[in-house]
Amino acid sequence: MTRSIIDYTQRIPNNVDLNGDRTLQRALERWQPNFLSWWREMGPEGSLDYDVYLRTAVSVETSGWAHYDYVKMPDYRWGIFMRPAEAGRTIGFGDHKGQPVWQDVSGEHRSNLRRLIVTQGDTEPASVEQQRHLGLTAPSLYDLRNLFQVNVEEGRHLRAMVYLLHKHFGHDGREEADAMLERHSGDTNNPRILGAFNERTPDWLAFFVFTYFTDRDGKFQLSALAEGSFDPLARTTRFMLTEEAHHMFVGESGVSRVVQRTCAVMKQLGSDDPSRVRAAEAIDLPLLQRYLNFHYSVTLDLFGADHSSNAAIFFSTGIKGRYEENKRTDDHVLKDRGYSILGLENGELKPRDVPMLNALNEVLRDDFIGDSVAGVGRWNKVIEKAGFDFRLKVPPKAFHRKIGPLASAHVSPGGSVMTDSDWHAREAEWLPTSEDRSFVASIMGRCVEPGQFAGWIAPPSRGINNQGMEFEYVRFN
Ligand code: BYC
Ligand code: FE
Ligand code: FE
Repeated sequence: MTRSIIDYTQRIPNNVDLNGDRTLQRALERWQPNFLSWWREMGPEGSLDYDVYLRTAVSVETSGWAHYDYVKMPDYRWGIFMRPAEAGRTIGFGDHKGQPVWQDVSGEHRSNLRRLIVTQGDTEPASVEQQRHLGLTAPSLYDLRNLFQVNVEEGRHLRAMVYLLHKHFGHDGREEADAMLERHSGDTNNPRILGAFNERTPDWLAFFVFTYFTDRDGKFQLSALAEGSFDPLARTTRFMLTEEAHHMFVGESGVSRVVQRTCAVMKQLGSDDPSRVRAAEAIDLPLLQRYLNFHYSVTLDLFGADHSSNAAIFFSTGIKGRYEENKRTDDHVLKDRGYSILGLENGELKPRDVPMLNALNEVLRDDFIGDSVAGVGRWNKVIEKAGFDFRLKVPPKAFHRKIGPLASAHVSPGGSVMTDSDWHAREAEWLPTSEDRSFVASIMGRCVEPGQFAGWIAPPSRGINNQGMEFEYVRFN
């Protein structure tokens, strides 16, 4: 039978033998046009005709996943890739430790795996929706290109999860794949699944802090899934991690360039007075600290409840491990181990021991905290080198939480538990105020002449793929 339908599988670079699976092809042929209309409506605003200097993964080999060229984003080739299978790979943890990994989903694990894949997949288009207006206020062509690179890769991450749903979850999987395009960030009737993905990313400072912290949740969650017993998910998330590194780089270097610029302005002024820094159209460090407090705390919530029977089940059944599970030297079963979590007792924060299996969300959150702090230290080096005393700090983990028992307390950045009224009286010192946000918005005009950078951010130390600063990273048509 001849079919007059575009053969999408030819256009989708992949190493999963898309051509050999007719059912899958039909599912994708149905989903793909919906994805493209979602991209047109909810993706980067006003960008459909731009030629963007993008990296496209065309294979999983090192030479193949860094192919650069000008592309219009709707024509981006959202490939479907898995890291090559490891022969004889066995499950590394939990009750099935030592058994061969699964190539398919058995009935017993179906609903938990589906839930994890759907939750992971949902964050990807959510972030594209959150970032869709940022192109209008880009500080440079270089930054605009990086935003679009992050956006297309999040689109690819969605496609990767949709592939798994179509391939392994039948009718339910197809429904879940459709629903990924129906929930929307911040939509009151049909929001995205996790809290942080319904918050706004209204400006570039928020974007950099988000990609530093929230994409780092991606790193930790993907790493935990990459340890898992369902091999297609493990191999898929392993490849996604190569892209995540770039997203976190955009965040870390973005914040670092803001700090550099602010320090230069403070030196010029001979003052670190926030009002004078603002008058010079740079971002004062206390404001940056409030943005950091917000995105950090909202991201901590993404790790789930500190005491979670779901987490215990995910681990014991082998579907979600710990970060770098195979580098740990314990028994990888964890039945008799405890872990200290922070609780509230008579209005005070007190550590208490719980079975580690139930505390695995907290274990991952603690690993994330360690990793986050390192980059904050690098930003502080920039401030120190410039000769200023201000230091950025991540707040304590009980600060501004919405998930888990800590959500019932108000905790200051200094770590004290506060009354409702004290908290409300001081909240504006610690979280971005509407004044902060409108100030930030007021200095972020569009700056897109080749080689030019907005006044609130320093240029990067090098360009993309050895291109210079003057390079036309985006061409407007
Ligand atoms: N917001 O037992 P718990 C990324 C719910 S980021 C709202 O702890 P669980 C990216 C929870 O659903 C990586 N609700 O749950 C970054 C449950 O509800 P029900 C994303 C929340 O399932 C930047 C209840 O609270 N990947 O890739 O063990 C740009 C009890 O909680 C939240 C993943 O998350 C929240 N924050 O843990 C682009 C990996 N937290 O069922 C992309 C997959 C919890 O009682 N997901 N709840 O009604 C998971 O591993 C788990 O689902 C979670 C939650 C760790 C998220
Ligand atoms: Fe992603
Ligand atoms: Fe990401």
